[in-house]
Amino acid sequence: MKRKSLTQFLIEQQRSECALPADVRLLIEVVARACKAIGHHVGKGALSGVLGSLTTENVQGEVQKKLDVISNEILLEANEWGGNLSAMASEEMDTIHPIPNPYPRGGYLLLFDPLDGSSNIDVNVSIGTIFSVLRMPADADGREATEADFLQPGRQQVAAGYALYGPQTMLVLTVGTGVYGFTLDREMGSWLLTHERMQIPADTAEFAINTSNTRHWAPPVRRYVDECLAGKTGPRGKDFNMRWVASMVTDIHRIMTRGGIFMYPWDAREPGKPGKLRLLYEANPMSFLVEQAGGAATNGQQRILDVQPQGLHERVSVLLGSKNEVELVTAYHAEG
Ligand code: P6P
Repeated sequence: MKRKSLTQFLIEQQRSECALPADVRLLIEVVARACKAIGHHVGKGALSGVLGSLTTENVQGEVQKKLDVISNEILLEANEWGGNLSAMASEEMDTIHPIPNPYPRGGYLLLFDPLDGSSNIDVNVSIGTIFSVLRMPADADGREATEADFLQPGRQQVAAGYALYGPQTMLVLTVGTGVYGFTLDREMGSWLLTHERMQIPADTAEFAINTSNTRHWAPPVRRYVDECLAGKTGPRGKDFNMRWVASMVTDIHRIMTRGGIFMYPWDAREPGKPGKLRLLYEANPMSFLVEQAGGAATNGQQRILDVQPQGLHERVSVLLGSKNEVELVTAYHAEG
């Protein structure tokens, strides 16, 4: 069976009603090629001395893994020359990365978490790369990007996706016309379309949350999870299953594939922070994908894609996945 390549898919999106801009097509192909390189390093693991931590911390205050830094460098170098970007921002960098001379600047912004779930690197659990594409403001008129240009609500994204470095290496992508999954043919080095129009079932019996934080959750989350745990004997009238990989890309790919609800809510451990996950690099791209697959994504109060970012490294409470479950736990927040 001849499968469609990523390039053919993107060319067809360019010709279709979505009229994918050529600069976005190039951007996605370059990011996809960079993810192949990252996956290559991840796959070599201990054989190439890339495991383990550095002595440095990132802006999040997290000890950096060698692969965090390698992955970040790969994405920066791959995306500097194309002429389609004005700047980049990364979870691993304090400030934005303007396109350096002598390269021309373009009209798009690229944001990424170069290697999410990196606490799993050394124990050989699947990890991933998350990316998001925004337009420069219409009135930018070729000027250099500023941090403020990145502070757009997630509904402004023109594309988003993730690469998953697992038993298969996959690229899951949306350009606003549904969600498409590509599997890497490792012998040919080609991304081949294997999942057309991924859909998240509206109902589920599977929830994902780090239950070691139970005593720190707000009442609405505690109520929702307690009802899941009560199973058939409780108000939900059905038994639930629990999964927690502690690698967002992996947990969410499961949900994109068979449904479920993923929760990383606010908790009392750091009451001043709205949540652990980053709005611009994790929650927004994943929420765009989830909504494009028929799911829902809120922070307990509002649609994540409507949150107005106040800072580059802003965090957010995340409840996303099967629509009916997200709506229920969000309703519990409204009831207080
Ligand atoms: P915890 C990984 O560090 C990450 O940002 C997400 O990929 C993951 O969902 C979450 O943190 C895991 O957090 O507190 O369960 O280790």
